[in-house]
Amino acid sequence: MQVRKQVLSSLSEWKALEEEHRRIEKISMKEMFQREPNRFEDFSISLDNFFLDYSKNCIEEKTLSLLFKLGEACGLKEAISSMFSGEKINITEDRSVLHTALRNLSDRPVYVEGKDVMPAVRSVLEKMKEFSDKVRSGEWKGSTGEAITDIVNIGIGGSDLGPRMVTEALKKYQKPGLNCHFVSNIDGTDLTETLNKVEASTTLFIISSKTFTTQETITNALSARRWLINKLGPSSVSRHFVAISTNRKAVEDFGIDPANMFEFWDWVGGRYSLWSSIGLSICLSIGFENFKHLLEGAFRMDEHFRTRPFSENIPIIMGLLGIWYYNFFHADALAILPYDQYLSNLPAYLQQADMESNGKGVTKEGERIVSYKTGPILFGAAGTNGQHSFYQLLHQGTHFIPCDFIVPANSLNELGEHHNILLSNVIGQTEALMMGKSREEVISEGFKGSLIEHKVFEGNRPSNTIIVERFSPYYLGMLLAMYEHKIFVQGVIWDINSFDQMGVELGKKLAKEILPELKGEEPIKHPIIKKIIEMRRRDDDKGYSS
Ligand code: G6Q
Repeated sequence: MQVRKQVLSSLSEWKALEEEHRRIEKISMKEMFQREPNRFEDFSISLDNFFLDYSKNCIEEKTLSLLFKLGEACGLKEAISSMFSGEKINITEDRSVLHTALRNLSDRPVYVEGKDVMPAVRSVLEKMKEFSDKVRSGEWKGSTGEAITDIVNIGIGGSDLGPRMVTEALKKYQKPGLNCHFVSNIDGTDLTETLNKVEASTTLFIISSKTFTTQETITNALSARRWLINKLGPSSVSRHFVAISTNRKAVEDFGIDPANMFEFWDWVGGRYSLWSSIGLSICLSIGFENFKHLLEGAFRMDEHFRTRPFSENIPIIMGLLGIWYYNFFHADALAILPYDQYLSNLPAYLQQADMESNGKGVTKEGERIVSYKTGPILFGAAGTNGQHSFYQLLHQGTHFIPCDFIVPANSLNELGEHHNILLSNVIGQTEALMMGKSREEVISEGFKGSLIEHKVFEGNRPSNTIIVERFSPYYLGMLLAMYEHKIFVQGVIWDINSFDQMGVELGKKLAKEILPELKGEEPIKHPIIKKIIEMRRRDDDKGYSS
């Protein structure tokens, strides 16, 4: 691992960007477009039919070259090769970070501690293929001899959000008659409502947990097993439960046949794991060939990221633009705006990918970060729905929020003029954010008095527009890998470890200590628990509890 010798904000490249910010602040994007007739061509990149338009950003050529210099000064090139070559860049957990090996469709070996991991990766993929083919063809039978019609993935965080988002995004490619459900929450409602929708004899549970110790997942899995045994008896478990984990012993202890366990490895981070056997629900839903296309798209983006110079590199440009806004314009947030109903879970998925990776306040060397900000607050919703809710704040609020608009050129559900209307809204929104509407324009429309100010749009609000040919498995793979690498780029610049998540521990530990108080096993120390118990009694009195 490279040791950063100087605090980021004291680098001369950083200071040059502060200077550049003072210069750029005085120029509007509207003026930039007037001055530079080729701005659209100059600030856009294609990779196959994946297209990024970043012309509507507060940048000029000089800005980009200064951002590239910052990337160089921060050792970005070296960091990329360290990740791909299996160096233990997750220093706090002493692990390699190799989600890229899961989609390495080349013959290149990838070494972890001197051992090529590719044969194991290929063998798990083969096992996923065999199993998913059997379930999809009806060859795999439940304990009563019936074929599987419903898959219930039980997992949380990284073992839930990726497969949940991808199966929804690729619903159009789903096998009819095989439904996928996702249970993550410890709230009993999640499992109960799901079990109400399925028949035990035709349901397959996938228990997805890297550690196989996660409280929510194990509690849900035990309740699901009880439900199954009540309906079909104890011998049914082996035909209705499979596990995905790195922890063979815990899977066996749970009572799942190791033959029905799909392995993955500690060098796959939870939030980067949809490409591993954690993607089994995806594979079952869309078939192995389509799952492979997803990997192919991601591999295409990996190769692009690994080999292209900074100035032609989509994830690097996206990452550095984020740095430009969060650190120099002091933006706090990023809006993810997919104009595709199938991608409605993308903001939630990227929320974890980005905020759990880069929501850190300590450098790799263990110094508290005080002079610059790290990861943004990420939010979003599928367009055009968001336009009728939070876009008001994007256009006229006091926050400065860069936006990513994501849209396919072709709809998977052509319906009259719907897709043209959708596309026109994307372009309209990005133009409105960028151009705004001046006081003069408002007055020329006949508005008077205090109303004028309310009608003004300041404009100069940046956005990227990503257009893909259509949301096929291949292009979805490219999009997701692009965001993974963009997040990596930012982590490198900020000198943080993007691959641990220690911030989730404390609350979990306290919850475990508090539980016995709620169960009446220990004296109550928390006044709020006294209040809850009092309220439970009142609820009982009124007979609401049934
Ligand atoms: C992701 C995190 C976290 C993890 C869940 C589930 O990067 O590590 O979201 O995926 O806590 O963990 P298990 O897969 O071990 O149950």
